[in-house]
Amino acid sequence: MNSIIRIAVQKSGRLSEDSLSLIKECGIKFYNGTGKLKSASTNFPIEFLFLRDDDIPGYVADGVADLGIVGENELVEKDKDVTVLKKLGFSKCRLSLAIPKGEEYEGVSYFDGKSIATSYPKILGDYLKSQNISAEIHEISGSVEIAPSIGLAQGICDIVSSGSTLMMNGLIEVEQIFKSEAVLIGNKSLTEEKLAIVDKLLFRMNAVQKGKSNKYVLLNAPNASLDKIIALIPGMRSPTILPLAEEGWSSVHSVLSEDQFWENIEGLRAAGAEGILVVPIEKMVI
Ligand code: PRT
Ligand code: ZN
Repeated sequence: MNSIIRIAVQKSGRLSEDSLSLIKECGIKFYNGTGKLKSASTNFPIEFLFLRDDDIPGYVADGVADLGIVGENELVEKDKDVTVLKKLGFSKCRLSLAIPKGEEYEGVSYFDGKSIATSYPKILGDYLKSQNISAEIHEISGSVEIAPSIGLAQGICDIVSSGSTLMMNGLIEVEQIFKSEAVLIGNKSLTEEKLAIVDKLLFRMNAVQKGKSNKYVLLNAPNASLDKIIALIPGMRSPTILPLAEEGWSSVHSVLSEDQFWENIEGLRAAGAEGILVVPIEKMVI
């Protein structure tokens, strides 16, 4: 029988769009009409389960799904025995402790003997233990940021991204206790056949991810500066050099990470490079 793998993705929320675009960028076609709970790809041996993110670690650990895409915060909080196959680089956020603005804060001992509202009692509990702090944890499932103003708790421990929710609720972030991004997780006892499909998927995801973090650079340079320019943008094996119609000039094509490009731009210009084009790469297989 031909194997098929099953991946659990968030049905709707902050992880959904990026999870599904990543899968589409891997060339995997599927239909996900609104309200659908399950769908199968038409061109890759994979089936999708659309779930609440809270349930994804458990479904993967139990083998109902072979793979899942979930935030590290949810994964660690649920404490399920799964393998992290890949960090996906999206839905980045942090879990932080925050207190009402204006309170005097001199360190984490502030929380000793106080009450903290959170949806992440395990991560918070582990953190407080590691800091030798004894605080009362109030577990609530949503709108954590209003807990201090309604008198439920003196501080909160919640996900922060831009910080505007804290600001709007008169809170300030005092400790970052956990950093999170979306990860691809896998069941720990997949069959050889399923593992072979997972490898194919990972190969595609790596190619998409590499493509995103790298750029194709084209520039014109006087032949006399080619050595300097090649040293600045060495590319995958070496850059492509093509003669321009104008005598004494060449076109240089290379690939480099976007960060590297900005670091080297001054050097390239000083070496006489001009007409510099930076083009996105869709996929990159090394
Ligand atoms: O319905 P379901 O249970 O599937 O979804 P959910 O409501 O539990 O989760 P969802 O979709 O809100 O978030 C899914 C995952 O996205 C989280 O588990 C995190 O890994 C990640 N993520 C990234 C975030 C944020 N950024 C984020 N900003 N999750 C939540 N927030 C919330 C936070 O709780 C707070 O209310 O946004 C607010 C803070 O944002 P800022 O920008 O104002 O700081
Ligand atoms: Zn959730």
